[in-house]
Amino acid sequence: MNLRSSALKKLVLCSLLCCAIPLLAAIPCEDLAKLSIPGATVSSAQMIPAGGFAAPPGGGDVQLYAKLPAFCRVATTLKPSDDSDIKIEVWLPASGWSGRFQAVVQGAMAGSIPYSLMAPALAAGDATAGTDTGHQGNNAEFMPSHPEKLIDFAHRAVHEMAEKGKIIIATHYGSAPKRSYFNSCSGGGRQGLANAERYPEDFDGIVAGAASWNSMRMDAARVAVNLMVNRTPESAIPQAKYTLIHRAVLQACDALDGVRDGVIENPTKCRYTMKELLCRGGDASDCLTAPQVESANLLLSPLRHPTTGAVLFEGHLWPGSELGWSALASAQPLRNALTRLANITFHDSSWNPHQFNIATDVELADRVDKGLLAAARVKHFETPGMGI
Ligand SMILES: [Ca+2]
Repeated sequence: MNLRSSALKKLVLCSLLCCAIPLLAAIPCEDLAKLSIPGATVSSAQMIPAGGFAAPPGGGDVQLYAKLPAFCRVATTLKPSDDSDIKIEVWLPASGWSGRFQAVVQGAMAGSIPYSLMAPALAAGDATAGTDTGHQGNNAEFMPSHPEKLIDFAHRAVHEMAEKGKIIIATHYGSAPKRSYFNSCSGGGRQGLANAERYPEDFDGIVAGAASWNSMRMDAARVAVNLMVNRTPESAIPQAKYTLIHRAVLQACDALDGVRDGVIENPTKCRYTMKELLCRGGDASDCLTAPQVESANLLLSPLRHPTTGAVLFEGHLWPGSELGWSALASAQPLRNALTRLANITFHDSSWNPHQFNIATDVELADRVDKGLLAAARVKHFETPGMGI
């Protein structure tokens, strides 16, 4: 055993057992490939010269990477369960490290290393890590036969990334990050909340943007609303009419916040009645038919049980959102909602959304994942000096 590998092992042991600071001497980039971390396999560690990173196809704007400074790129596979296959990358600035650690993931179903999110973190001087969350591809097709991978996607991959990322950072620089942050949106925002709920020691701060915090119930509601809006050929709202509706809503509610600027600052105060757009004669481009009025109201209302009237999901669209209605109201339900319901709720990748029963399947979707994709009970993170 040479001196360097001996020091490396002591350092890793120290990192694992106590995260004590100061650590031993810093370890050069290429030597990180020899790093031994329980439950992890470092597959590569290499210096990337300034502007030298080539993202894979679909990995984002090449200009984003052309401006990056030199960094150490470490690729690692994590295996917290026998069926886990979590890929992470850790990028370490070659100089000018801020002392911060910023971890990121993609939104939706993730399924790829989030290079385009790691790049700005690195450019800010942070050591950064990103993960595919344990499966390949932005869909839920890895289910139903891989329940451990669902746990990885739900919360474990981010925790593992935080834990192993800190070890790699501390090993390379010889000191642990001064502060660690998580910064992601949508599905990534949900993972941020899940992390705060389950592993409050991982990060000093979490940016959980646009968090889909109650994912499966939300997906069910999205499919339900789509089916209701498309209940007949006449009830679907042509996309060309979204602008008509938006202008009418703005006319009624824009000035409620004191400024007519095209923004409804508090949409909960807007009480626009779609009936005002009802066609006086037949269907026309400047009005809504009665079924279209009903559909527009459905889009802006909580989802209710078809017979009891109980609220199944609070509305997720507000007045002012009309230009984006195609996400929920187009001919097909939202792809993210479909892939999760098909594979996680019904365990059938060829599931037909027209089989969806609003009276029973919203509750079913909420129940089948056993709360894995809901993150509603963040409380452990509420300690002094920590924020979310
Ligand atoms: Ca306004």
